[in-house]
Amino acid sequence: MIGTTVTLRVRMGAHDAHYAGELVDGARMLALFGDVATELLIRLDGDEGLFRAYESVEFLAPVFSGDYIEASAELVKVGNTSRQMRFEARKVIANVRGANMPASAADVLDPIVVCRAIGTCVTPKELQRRPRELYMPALPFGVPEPTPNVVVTPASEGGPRTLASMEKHAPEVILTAAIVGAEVTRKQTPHLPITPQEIADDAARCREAGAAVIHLHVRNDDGSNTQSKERFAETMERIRSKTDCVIQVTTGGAVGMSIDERAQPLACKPEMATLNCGTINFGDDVFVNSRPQIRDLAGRLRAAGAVAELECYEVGHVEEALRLAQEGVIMGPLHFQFVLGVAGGIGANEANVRFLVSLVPPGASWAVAATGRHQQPMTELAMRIGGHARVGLEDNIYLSKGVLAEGSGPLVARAAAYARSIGRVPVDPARARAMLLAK
Ligand code: KMH
Ligand code: ZN
Repeated sequence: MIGTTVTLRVRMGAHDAHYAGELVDGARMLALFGDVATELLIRLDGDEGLFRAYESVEFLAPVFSGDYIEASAELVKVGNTSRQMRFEARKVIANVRGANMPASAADVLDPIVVCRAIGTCVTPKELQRRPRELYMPALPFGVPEPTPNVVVTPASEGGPRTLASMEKHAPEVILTAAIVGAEVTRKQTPHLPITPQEIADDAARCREAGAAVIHLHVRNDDGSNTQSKERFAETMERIRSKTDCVIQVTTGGAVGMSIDERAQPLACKPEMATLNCGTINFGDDVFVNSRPQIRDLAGRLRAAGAVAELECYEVGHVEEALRLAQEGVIMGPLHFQFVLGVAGGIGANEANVRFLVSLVPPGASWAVAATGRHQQPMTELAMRIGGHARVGLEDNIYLSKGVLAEGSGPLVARAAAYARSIGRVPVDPARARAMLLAK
């Protein structure tokens, strides 16, 4: 029964629009979750049961009148009376709202997740009417199951169909911890590791939590940025004395650094290093990676024996990376990191991720990193659709709204737990080496 999924699809009407711009109230999604939960309970217990509590609810994208919403409930845990379910609502059709478009124009979408939740229902013991066959006699031969707007896939037919398994993907996932970065300060969070020992300790905690790769920046003792090879060497040594993680050094460094400065960590012969694939506005600054500079750095990575992770902050950066491969400046297999939500770069949303992924050639791997509040939903999306994920203080300092993450470990732990909950397996560093570094 675990894994049984109930899905229904409904169109949001004009009467569902509650806010300006025909925006539908988020509570409408919860009403749909109530309906799919109730159907699951009826199928399980022969009783409508009761919704007791939501453990989490995330509203991820707006819903408008005219949208077709597909809502699913998946049974994830069954107790004596409690039934825990995972819910997802996806927008599958939407009207095209454009100045010169007829009001009736509509598109079929790659599903966009608009709301996700986990909740628990109860069916009191005395109301449970199992076994199911006793109260749901089989239909006479030849009579089709009535399925007006409901799709049900029992777990017993060809294995459980889970929300996660609706999209095919390899089970292994590489979690990267970006634990320092160049922009975050101690003023913003007291949990930012700065000294080589603090960085090594945090790396070890991230490994413990499920990370296989450490994306590494280093700092001077006063917290300022440095690409000093001595500082990298000391930090890498300390990390290696505590963990076996793949160390991926930054060659992006901080905005304003020269290429020579940025390339210094390559002297430490890292297994992996970043290669930033284009110039972007980076907040109010400009992160400069001219085409000759990218090729220069790529050559330096090659000479150091470091495998490149291709940092892409824009669609054109992916195309540039593909050009580098065509030119033979970088070697396959290619590893893309899509960095979403930098002010001035590509936005953090599902449609963008799916488009970026559509550009990834066969045999290449890809991951998502996203800034701030986008980190959790975007990395979870990546894991659901077959990518890898990067989390950590470099990109986001909060565990939840207003709650600082106490280092990157808790962010990694949450990503690892999510990965497991959808059937993906965070790999250890040895496996990550085989997946990323094998020539
Ligand atoms: N600090 C950013 C300007 C990288 O590590 O390669 C660049 C960055 C990318 O963090
Ligand atoms: Zn970085």
